[in-house]
This record gives sequence, C-alpha cells and structure tokens, in this order.
Amino acid sequence: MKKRFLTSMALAGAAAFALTACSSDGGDTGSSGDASGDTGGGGGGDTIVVGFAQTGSESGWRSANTESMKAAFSEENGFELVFNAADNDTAAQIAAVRGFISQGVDAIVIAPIVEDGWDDVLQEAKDAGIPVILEDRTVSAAADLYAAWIGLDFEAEGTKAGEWAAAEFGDTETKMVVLEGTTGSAPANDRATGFDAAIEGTMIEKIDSQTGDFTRDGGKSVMEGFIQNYGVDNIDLVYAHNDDMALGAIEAIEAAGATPGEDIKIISIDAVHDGMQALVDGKINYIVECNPLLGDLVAAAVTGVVNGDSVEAVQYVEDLAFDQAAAEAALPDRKY
Ligand code: GZL
Repeated sequence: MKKRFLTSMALAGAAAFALTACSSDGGDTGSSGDASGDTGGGGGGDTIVVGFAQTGSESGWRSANTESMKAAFSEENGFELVFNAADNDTAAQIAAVRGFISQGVDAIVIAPIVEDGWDDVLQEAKDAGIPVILEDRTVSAAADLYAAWIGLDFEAEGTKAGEWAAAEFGDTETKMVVLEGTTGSAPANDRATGFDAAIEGTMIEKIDSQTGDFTRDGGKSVMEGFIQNYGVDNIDLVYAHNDDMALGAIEAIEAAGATPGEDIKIISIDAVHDGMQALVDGKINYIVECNPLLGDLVAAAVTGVVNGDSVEAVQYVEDLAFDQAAAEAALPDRKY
C-alpha cells in the first residue's frame, strides 16, 4: 500500500478515507473531536451493521480509541455497532471476528492485538463477502485480505523518540532499559525498530528490554524487576512504548527512593492526558504523540467500502512530539 505524508493542514482537506492522524491538536474538529470530522455512515441509506473487534482496554490510549469509534459508529450516523473487546487475548479476538462472520455483518473492523495469525480468518471473511478494515495496528497477512488500514506510523514514532534520546544522551555513557509493548504487536515491533536505528552508534546502551503489555501494572512490575536486578543507581534512562507503562515505571522509581525525570530520565509514546501531565510535572522528559481519535476516519472508510467506493491506501500525518514546555502549552486544549 502506498504511504504518503500529510502535514496537519493538508489533513483537514484530505479525503476522509484511510487517513492516519497523529497531530498535536488531538486531531480535527470531528463529531468526536476526530481527525477528519466526516463520520460517513448510512447517510439516509440503510443502517450499516459493523462488527468491531477491539484489543481490550489495556491503556488510556485504548479507552480514547474505543470512545472515538463508538461515537463515530453511532445509530444517528447510520450504523449498528456490534462491539467486542478481547482483553488482549488474540484467540478471543479471532473468535470474535468469526462470530461477526457467522452473524453476517456488513463490515468488520479490527484493531489487531498482534501482527501474525490473521490469514485464515481474514480469508474466511473474504469468502463470506464481508469487507475488513484494520484500524490502529496492522497485520502481516496479505494486503488483499483487507480493504484498508487506517493506522499509525509506529516506526516513525520510535525514530522520533530515539532521535531525541540520541541528541540528549548520546554523548555520555547511558544505561537504558526498555518497557516493550505487547509482544508481537505492530507498535511494539516498529517502535523498537525505529528507536534502535536512531540510537545506533551513540553511547546509549540497552541493558534490558521486557514487555509490560502496554499496561500501567505491567510497566510498574517490569521496572521493579529492573531496579531489583541492576540497582536504581545503575539505570539512567527508560524508553517506554506507551505512557501507561511509563506511569507504572514512575511509581516503581519513586518507591525505590529515586526521582523520575531527574535520576532516571523517561521517554514515552502516546501523549494521553496522564502522560502529558507527568511530562508537565517533570516526571517524564519527552513524549511522542499518537492520536487515538480515528473513529470518523474508520467510519468513512467503512461507508466507502460498503457503498462500493474506492478506499485509498493509508496516509500518515507527520508525528509531533512534546518536551515539558510544549506539553504545558498543549495540555489545556487536548481532547484525550
Ligand atoms: C498505538 C496503540 C498502542 C498504544 C498503547 O497505536 O496500538 O496500544 O501505544 C495501546 O497505549 O495500548
């Protein structure tokens, strides 16, 4: 699929199909504050029945994404939403999609927990004549098994985070631990790839890397283990694949008597409200944003596919990022 990069200005005028939205203003002024403002939907036609297989409710980002999707796929927008949250359980998520197929929904939307293992069920949906749209994360299955991917450029997010780390800490011996996202998920894989490439050749040494499964509890317990193994004085930097794990790490660092953001620097991704507040409070040092408000874009893509319109390949909005000053300026107006 072709990827094109849009500035946030161009996004406002771009077609509402298959756009991604990572912008510092939390997206455009859609019904749910989403990136496109166009909710698609039956538009006076028949109600479109959509099965949505969400990952679960693992993080603040996920809650905002679910809220955005439910607002866009509302009855007044011409949809009937059949919602399933799989509690981060891939087998349950695939079973939910099979359920949508046997129910004979008009379209299926999936936020796939992990990249692999989707070929069979996507083929079953295709054989049943039910179009599938991926939102947020993507899969390793062939692109002809789904109609569109409204996603986010995770590798670019990792690169942005790594470039900041390299600029800030690359010239001094820096011992870093990594709190990885869900094992096998596109954001965990790609955020690691981008970050690692950006710090190549610097004096930042990755001493350990484990998954905290994108949850606050997971980030806290993994960070407790790192502190146990290496000593709080032997860790200089934490790279967290999302804010929830960074917030858990903050709890562990404070419990060990150290000061997060000073004794141990923290870089994170998402820019959800609690993460941005910790950045303003100086407990996180840098956050790369990723806008979860994709509902309107996905709804427009579903409408396009169901109506037989062509739905374009994924397009990315340039990722923005926040240091403490930028977070202080942005926080009052953020939508999530
Ligand atoms: C990213 C999304 C990730 C977030 C986490 O688009 O898939 O999953 O970074 C969320 O907060 O749990």
